[in-house]
Amino acid sequence: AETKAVAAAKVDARADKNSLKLDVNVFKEKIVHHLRCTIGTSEKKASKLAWWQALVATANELIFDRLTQTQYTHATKDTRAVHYLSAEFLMGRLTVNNLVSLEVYNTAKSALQELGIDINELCEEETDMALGNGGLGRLAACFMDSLATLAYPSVGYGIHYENGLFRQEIREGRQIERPDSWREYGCPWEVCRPESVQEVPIGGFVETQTAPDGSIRKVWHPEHMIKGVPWDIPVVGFRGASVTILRLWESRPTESFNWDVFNAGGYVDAQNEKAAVETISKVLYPNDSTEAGKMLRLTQQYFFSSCSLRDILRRYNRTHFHDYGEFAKKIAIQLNDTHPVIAIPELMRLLVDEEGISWDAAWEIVTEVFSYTNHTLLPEALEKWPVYIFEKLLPRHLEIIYEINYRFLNEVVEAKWSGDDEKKRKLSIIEEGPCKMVRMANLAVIASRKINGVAEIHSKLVRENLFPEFSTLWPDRFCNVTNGVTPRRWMLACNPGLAELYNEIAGKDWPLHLDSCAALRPYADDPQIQKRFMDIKFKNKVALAAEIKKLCGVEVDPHAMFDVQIKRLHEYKRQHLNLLYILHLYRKLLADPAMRIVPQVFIFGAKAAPAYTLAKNIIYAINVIGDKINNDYRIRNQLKVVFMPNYRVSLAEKIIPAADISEQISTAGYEASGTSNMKFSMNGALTLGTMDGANIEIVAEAGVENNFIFGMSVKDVQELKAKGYNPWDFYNSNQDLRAVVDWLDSDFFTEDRQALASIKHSLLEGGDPYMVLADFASYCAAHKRAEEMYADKARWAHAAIMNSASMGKFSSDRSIEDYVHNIWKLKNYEIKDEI
Ligand code: CR1
Repeated sequence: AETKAVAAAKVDARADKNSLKLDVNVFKEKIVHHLRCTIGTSEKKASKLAWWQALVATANELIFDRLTQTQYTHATKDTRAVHYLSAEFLMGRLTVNNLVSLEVYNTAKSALQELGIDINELCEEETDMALGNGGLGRLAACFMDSLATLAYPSVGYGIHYENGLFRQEIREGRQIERPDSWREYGCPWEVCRPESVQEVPIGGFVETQTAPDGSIRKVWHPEHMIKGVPWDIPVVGFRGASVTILRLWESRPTESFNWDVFNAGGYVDAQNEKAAVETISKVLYPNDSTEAGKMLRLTQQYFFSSCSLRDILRRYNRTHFHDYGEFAKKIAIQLNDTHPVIAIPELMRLLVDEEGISWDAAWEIVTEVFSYTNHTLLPEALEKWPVYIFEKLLPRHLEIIYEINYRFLNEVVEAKWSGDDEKKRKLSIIEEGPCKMVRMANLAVIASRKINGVAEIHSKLVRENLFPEFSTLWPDRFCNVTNGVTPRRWMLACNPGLAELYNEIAGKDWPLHLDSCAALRPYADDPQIQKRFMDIKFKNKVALAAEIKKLCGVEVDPHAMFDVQIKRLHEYKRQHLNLLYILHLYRKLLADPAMRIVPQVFIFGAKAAPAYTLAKNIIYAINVIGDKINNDYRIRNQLKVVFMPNYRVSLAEKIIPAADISEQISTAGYEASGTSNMKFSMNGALTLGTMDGANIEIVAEAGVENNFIFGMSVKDVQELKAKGYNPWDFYNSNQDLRAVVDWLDSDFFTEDRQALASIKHSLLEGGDPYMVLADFASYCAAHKRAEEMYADKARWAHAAIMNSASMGKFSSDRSIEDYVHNIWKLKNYEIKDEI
């Protein structure tokens, strides 16, 4: 039965069509109601966690109401929808974002305040949902936010990992990985949907049956069935525009399987099998931009792709009764990188083997519905699977892949390059060699309607360097969609001071129309606005300084220039270039004790893949060098270096609003886009970066003169490589560089000399694959320009404002509109209060 408060709230929520505002008293009553009746505790006894759960339960009332309305509208209109398949969704925390999107954040805050509770403390109770590694997973999360905000019919599909990306602890400077059991005590945002459980076959063999009429039928006899249990996480659009679902699959053993084994008396065996099947969704592979060639990973990919396709077919057939004539009109499927590409042969199999459709008709459907986004050019990230693994796990899929390949090579390639075996070898889905491999990227390109890169330059390199022959074959398939980030999370929710300024200058709709932030640009030289803008920044820096003190035990001065590099640890991202510059500064300060520089705090956050030894050594180097510098009284606190442990979405939300400098220093051509670069600019940091990925587009919007661009361009890198790059040339001809590189091979910083020396080794004997030494001098010069500008407060404020006010293009709403217009061809629908 509805309590009075609930009924009152409903009326209140609907009173104003454009908002779901509740009044403070009603909100208070609801929280207390949930505390008592949903959580089963009382105001006196409740822990912070319990209060947080009651707050979530209160928000969920509004969210599920809105979800029902959204689904009702979509069902009655029989809408076309996009299905975003991604092995990763890095959602982070949901509380602040959901409250802000429902426009009840301030109400909730006041209500809790009256109950004697600080909302910030409650929000800290939430564990990040870290079901992703880095940029790719966070992009998927921003896209969900935009899809819901723009009210496009959509579903996100992924894996319900029991353990997300590992929690990082730093012990004696070294990274230690700890399991991330994000939902150990339950996650109150998710709902289990037993009515939509799926069963997925795996393993076994394929039987070829010949009918009396001579026709051939393939019958797959799988070894196991895996149960896929869906968990739904509602994603709330801004101002409740719509509520979209993120559906994550958890693997379980099927009942029938257990039953048979139990009957045979094999209790222990049954438990073992159960563990094996549950392993599938147990843990996220912690590699970013590198592939882990593990059987379990292919199983994960197949498991969630198959569950998702079955779910899509089930929903389609509710209204189309196995008539697939309309399928491609109603369904678009986006493959987020190669991880879900196994969905291509799986849909062929479902249509041909299970639904009885002809190969040609099925292929027409498949090639209409799928599109593929490429996120990296790094060869080690382009997934390939040994044929023998396919034979074992997915024998029928392998046959289907062979058939797709046979037709492609003999019809398409032969028609274009008749008799050219070299072309066939290169374009084949199967890589020949001692261990035959299935190339997932080739399969993706052959079956997709559109293939996109994630920034202009990256899309160009996808066409020219990665898939030159495919783009000759099908030029119209290739396109670009530059990445974007949601301004709701990355400005409005994480930087309330700045949000308030934009409310005043650009009007309250700027989070929906980020272009309107350009209204601040005419004030870039207005001393009052400059002061206001920089005061907001300063306040954020004070807050971050407190966090640094708490997490690292290091005292930093918020007046110092905060120079930030936060991202996965990878050689191509060149955290070690940053480190060489820090050593260079330190060395200069030691050489000239009277020297005065702009005080600087270098802030790092990064996780390294557990098996990536050099990356872990770089983390260790940052920590031990930082420790030495931070405690060296001779440099009078002019330089501090901190490594913030366990970098994740919720930490980024604290760091980014406080940054002065955004380090985006990848070797040109390697960072497909980058997305933190956009978040930093929005929040008034200046980019110190190379002409790579989206940096190019960012500085085009914000002005090169308001950022610090350095280093080789993509063309320079290509030319130097062609000429033959020799790091020793740079080492030998630059004394400063030589000194800092040699410093790494000393016992000045640590007794574990080997760990630091391994960095030097990779830069010299290792050939410096990412050309750190080649860019060092130019990087130092860019830092010098940054220091000079920082000393000129008005000039700096101008640049910071110009950056923040020029990021309209980088709202993920714009990215989604690009996908919609160029690829998905969707319509959006206003969600009315109809039921
Ligand atoms: C890229 O490295 C990009 C994100 C999102 C990453 C990064 O530059 O911003 O994707 N790629 O598009 C990746 O993780 C597996 O590849």
